[in-house]
Amino acid sequence: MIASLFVVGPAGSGKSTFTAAFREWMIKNEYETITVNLDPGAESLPYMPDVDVRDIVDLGSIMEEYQLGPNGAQIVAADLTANFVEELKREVDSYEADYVLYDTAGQIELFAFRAASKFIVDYLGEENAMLAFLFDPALAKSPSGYISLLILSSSVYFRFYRPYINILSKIDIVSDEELQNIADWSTDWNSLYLALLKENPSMRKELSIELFKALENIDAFRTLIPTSARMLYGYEDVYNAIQMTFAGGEDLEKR
Ligand SMILES: Nc1nc2c(ncn2[C@@H]2O[C@H](COP(=O)(O)OP(=O)(O)OP(=O)(O)O)[C@@H](O)[C@H]2O)c(=O)[nH]1
Ligand SMILES: [Mg+2]
Repeated sequence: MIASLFVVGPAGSGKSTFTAAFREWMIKNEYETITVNLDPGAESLPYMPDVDVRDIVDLGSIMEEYQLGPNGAQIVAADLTANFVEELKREVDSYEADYVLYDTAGQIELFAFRAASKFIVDYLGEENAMLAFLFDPALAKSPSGYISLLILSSSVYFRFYRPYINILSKIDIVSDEELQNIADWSTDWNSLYLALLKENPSMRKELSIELFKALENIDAFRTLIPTSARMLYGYEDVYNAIQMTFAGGEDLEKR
């Protein structure tokens, strides 16, 4: 069985760095793992992808051919990728890896909110695909920022209907106190609600409280797994969460 993890999150949340660091941890622990870059707009990557959509879909040619600027070309590139899934899948399968990490487009809407992406995830990931949604601590450290990331991760979930884990990236850039707060919010709904109530009065606060209630109703809360690529921290917990999803906690076959 191949387990596929699609790494999703807002621009700059650390998707590519997570992909690089998690792969490093997996290889160190002798799990056969490959990386796939699904971001046609990636200029440089902190890892050498085993399979790279940029070899198939070229942003420069799209800009020229369709007379588009960089943003329009990114949209066309995201949609065009769907035309080449068979080729991508053949390449992925040729590695015979147990785990495949898919790094997705910088702008989350290109991956999460285009019809082509659901097709791409279903085709490449088959029945064993899950999503990892990255929370950037720069936003997650305030209660209303945390709520907005929960809303975003939930809407991605509703697009794909796949198992998902929420991951806190870059924990080395937040203070111990901020980290503790975020950890509390992710395990105890009530502490998030109380923290929201303490924010200064504003429209944003009122809206966040209403959104909180909606999230509670749809049971959108998930434990957040803290990670840091800089400290190579948290990846065992990510691995365990993947195992829990796919193999009920058992190791997938080790080669
Ligand atoms: N300190 C620290 N910085 C990190 C960590 N992970 C990522 N970063 C930094 O955050 C910035 C964005 O990281 P990327 O991995 O490029 O994020 P991304 O989500 O792939 O970005 P786009 O694809 O451009 O949307 C880079 O400057 C990284 O070096 C981390 O664990 N710790
Ligand atoms: Mg990236």
